[in-house]
Amino acid sequence: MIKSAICEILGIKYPVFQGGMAWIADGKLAAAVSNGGGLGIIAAGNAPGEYVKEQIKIARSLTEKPIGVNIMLLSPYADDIARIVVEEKVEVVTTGAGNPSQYIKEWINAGIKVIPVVASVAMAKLMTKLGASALIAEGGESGGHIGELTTMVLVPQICDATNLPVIAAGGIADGRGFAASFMLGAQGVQIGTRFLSATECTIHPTYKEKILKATDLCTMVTGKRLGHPVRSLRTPFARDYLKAEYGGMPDDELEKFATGALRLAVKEGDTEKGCFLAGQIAAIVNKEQPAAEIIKEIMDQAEPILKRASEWVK
Ligand code: TUI
Repeated sequence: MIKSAICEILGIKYPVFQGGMAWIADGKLAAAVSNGGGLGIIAAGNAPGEYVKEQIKIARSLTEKPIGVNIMLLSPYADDIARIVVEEKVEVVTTGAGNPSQYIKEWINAGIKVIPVVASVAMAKLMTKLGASALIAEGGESGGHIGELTTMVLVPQICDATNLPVIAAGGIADGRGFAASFMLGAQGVQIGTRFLSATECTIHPTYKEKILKATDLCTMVTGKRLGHPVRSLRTPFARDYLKAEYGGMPDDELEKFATGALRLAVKEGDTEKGCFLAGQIAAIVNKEQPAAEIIKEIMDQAEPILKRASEWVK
């Protein structure tokens, strides 16, 4: 049995978070992950407060275990959702794509555990000072909006910068990635791409199929010019976007070009105009199975790997 401080802090069985994937991580997926012993997280993404409230309600109807909400700080609804998580007494809030400083006090006063994604050492130090319960160190192998550094490089530096438990994210989809994260000093992992293949994940079947068929070089990064690099599958949309980005399309037109593309991938499975966010580890995701089975399989793989690690020491 692998246990770490984060299990005690959050009252979860396994130190496994499900990534807060916009439009994807809904109440049903989050509940399945929490019921499987991990921490299920509802993604607010760019959705309005009503959507998030509804998803919390769905999750609560399916599980009694703790759940989290991920607030994407670039969202125009971030302020609303920051208030809703307090009203709904969500156990955990994770944040992404920005600095959540202005909200932290209110969340802590409401008894919410705050676990921000940090993409730099400076942000890790600030979040530690402001009272975060743990930090997520998310490397650029992740799908979606990414920072500069890789998981391998970021995790040990964040561990050195804080006394809080660190959750490694980016490029982790099996027991090997879990064990490697712990070797780097992490006390938990956050997994996104692998949960796209969960039975309870209701993305369009075309999206799921693309993940199951993905190979090593299937992802690419777009959006660097606008300062929001995003990793997705190499599809017609991603190629066209990259061409427009480096072909001199004005910023406002480029933003418009991407509007609605995530939704088109998730809901319609639109292979031409959809933006299929995925991490580099998609290549090793090759079967659909219930979320609880995914978590159990990862833990069962990690345990003997971590035990064997001591055999290297002579
Ligand atoms: O947030 C994510 N991944 C995402 S968000 C998303 S939706 C989106 N919509 C429009 C534009 C961009 C994305 C899809 N995927 N991951 C967490 C994450 N947070 N990665 C990097 C960061 C981050 C970056 C900068 C966290 C903090 C930060 O601080 C900057 C500052 O303000 O100092």
